[in-house]
Amino acid sequence: MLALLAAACAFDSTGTGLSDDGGTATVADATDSTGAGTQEVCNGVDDDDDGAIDEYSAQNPRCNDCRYRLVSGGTEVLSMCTNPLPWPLAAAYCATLGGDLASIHSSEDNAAVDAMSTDRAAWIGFTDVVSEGVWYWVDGSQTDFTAWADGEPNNTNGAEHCAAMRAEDPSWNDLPCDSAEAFVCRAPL
Ligand code: 2F8
Ligand code: CA
Repeated sequence: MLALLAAACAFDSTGTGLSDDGGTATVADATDSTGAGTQEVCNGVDDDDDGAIDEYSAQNPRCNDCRYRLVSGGTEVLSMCTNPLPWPLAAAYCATLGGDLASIHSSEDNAAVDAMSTDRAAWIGFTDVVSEGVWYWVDGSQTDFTAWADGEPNNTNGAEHCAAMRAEDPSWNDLPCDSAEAFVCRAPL
């Protein structure tokens, strides 16, 4: 588990404590200051002292191989993480960011996830693993919105118990939970 989580967390590929951002952003953090009120940046350190490391970086939108987008009036962050993992490991990784696999409660939320999506499906925090056909959000929130694709969820081969946003459009499909996919986390900022 730890090795897989480390593999998903590519924040220090330069060996400097700073992220290789693919040339799209500059990480300016060079201070030792940490603690509540300090802004989290992409440096492998819990700058804001909230127990989550690099859960959001305004300076580097690709920290941890995740793309960030603020939602809920700037109080929560969605992270689209592009390093593919099976659903249970993706859920564990979201916990290291201080959140859960994302719940989606509106077409605005769904569009925000879609705006970060890549060319592969992305796990969301919706599952019927406990009881076939009884879908619930792993963060405990209410089921007040769904965006299943036509004909989904179809539980192909009786083995699809985890939901993902499809690569081709913002609709959802159920897939086998052990399939490695991108994933979306949701956490307080
Ligand atoms: O890979 C499993 C996946 O296969 C198809 O989508 C490519 C199924 N779609 C239809 O049958 C329309 C999915 O339901 C299935 O999860
Ligand atoms: Ca399916």
